[in-house]
Amino acid sequence: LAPDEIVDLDNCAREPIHIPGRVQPRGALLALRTDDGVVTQASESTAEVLGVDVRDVVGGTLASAIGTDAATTILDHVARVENPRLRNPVDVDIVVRGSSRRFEVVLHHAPDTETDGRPPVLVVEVEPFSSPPELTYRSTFEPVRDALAELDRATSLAELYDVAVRRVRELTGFDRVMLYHFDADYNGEVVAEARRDDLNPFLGLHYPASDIPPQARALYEKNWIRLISDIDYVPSEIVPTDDPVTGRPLDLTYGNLRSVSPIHVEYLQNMGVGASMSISLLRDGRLWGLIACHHYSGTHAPPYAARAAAEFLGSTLSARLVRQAEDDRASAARRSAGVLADLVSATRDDDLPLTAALTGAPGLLDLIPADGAFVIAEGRLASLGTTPDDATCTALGRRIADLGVEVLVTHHLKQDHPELAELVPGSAGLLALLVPGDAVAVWLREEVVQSVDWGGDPRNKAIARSEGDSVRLSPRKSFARWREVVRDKSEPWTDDQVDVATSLRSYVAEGLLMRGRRDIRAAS
Ligand code: BLA
Repeated sequence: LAPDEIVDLDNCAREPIHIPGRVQPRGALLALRTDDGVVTQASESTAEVLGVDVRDVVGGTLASAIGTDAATTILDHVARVENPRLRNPVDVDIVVRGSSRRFEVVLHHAPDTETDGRPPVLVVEVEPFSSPPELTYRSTFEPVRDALAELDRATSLAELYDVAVRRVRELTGFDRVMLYHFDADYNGEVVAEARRDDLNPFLGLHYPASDIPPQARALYEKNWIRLISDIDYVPSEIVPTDDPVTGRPLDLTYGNLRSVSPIHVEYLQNMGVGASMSISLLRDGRLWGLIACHHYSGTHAPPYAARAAAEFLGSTLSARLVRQAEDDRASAARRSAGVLADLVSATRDDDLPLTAALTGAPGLLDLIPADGAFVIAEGRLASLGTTPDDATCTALGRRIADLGVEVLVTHHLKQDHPELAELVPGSAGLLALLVPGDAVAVWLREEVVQSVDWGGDPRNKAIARSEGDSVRLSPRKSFARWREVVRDKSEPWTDDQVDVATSLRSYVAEGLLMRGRRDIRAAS
């Protein structure tokens, strides 16, 4: 797609967002060859930001664009550091229209130029401070240090999320900071939030994977932060569009001023957002979630150092999340081993019917969380939580026995086993154990949509506009799409849950052998 081609819902995932040919005009971009220092491409925003016409910048030196002092500072810095991208920003003074102003300069080598054998292209992004620079020890280092200490003390995922959103809000001053977490299919949920008191909560809201298409997620795995400081900006063209040497548009994967997808801009406008920023959260190099920030009261451009501090918190949080998730998993595994041991010992009590042994305290729902569970064994039926009536349970048990599958696992019953789904229309997920000796144990889960802890009315999300046909993308439609995606599906059963169920099955089989065989069919 050329930058001018219309992007719509159908070709959204193919939009090459890393080569937009444009930047956001809060700053100016200059690309220079590092062998001779000649500026090969620049953004038209040099006129507004630096007071020089882009046609006078391209073909000249960096010094001719921003002055000798600033150029020398930047080029000396680049010569000193191994990877300029990891040593940003460089602060310089530049004389613009006769008066000196302070700028932050953010540097990196264009990625596709580092590998093809020629000197890399240096991308120089120059951003004026939108507010007086106050990047003191107090305003960045202290909050980060305190945040790290807090992250360190947190003992649960929920606490970690909460620290992260509060601290990022404190550092960057956005009206709303959310922790947005992906499920295995990249559908997302807002799992933590810090916001201005007068705003509607978004906590608990769900969005479909298509709101952040795959190429955007891939980009966010490489570049961990992005800022749209003014949602109503007019993009500034990069001149010329193609790098004269590569013949390709400048790769802005690591650019801070990269112009963003027009379809995403429309989405944010429909949400009433004036400025947006997001920080990647990664697990084993894959995008795990985002810290997503909104500003509603106009434009918002936190200085680079505050963004970098927030990004640093994000990467620390990423590492901490992995550890916490492992800790949580280990303690859940310990807990379920304990429950399993209790259940097994109950089944060894010959005076207790098997059904009672598995539905006492603890019972099947303590082993594996679900909306309901039931057991049929030795001619008896017992249930826990929300289950269909006894006759339906018995019929379901019989069909499961007919299938002959030892451990039946599905979170999409209607698709995988329509013949079972018709018996239990209220359930979308099923985990069933078929035990030799004709016993069945079944866990049932509701459809995700039914069980969502819905944070208020979905209409809360459409802040800005009413939705006529002219609005293609809106948060409300977005929720409707999410509902389509998860229709008839439950929370998936985790590998650990299936494993512990499989163990329980062997123990129960052993127990039944010890008790002597009885027939499930006697229950009917
Ligand atoms: C990007 N979509 C994004 C981003 C977010 C969301 C956080 C990252 C960019 C940013 O920081 O603003 C989605 N933002 C959300 C969600 C919430 C939020 C879910 O605040 C919830 C509170 N988007 C669509 C559809 C398409 C689409 C249908 O809804 C395409 C068909 C595209 N989203 C899209 C694209 C990007 C994007 C292309 C990349 C923008 C870029 O970086 O250039």
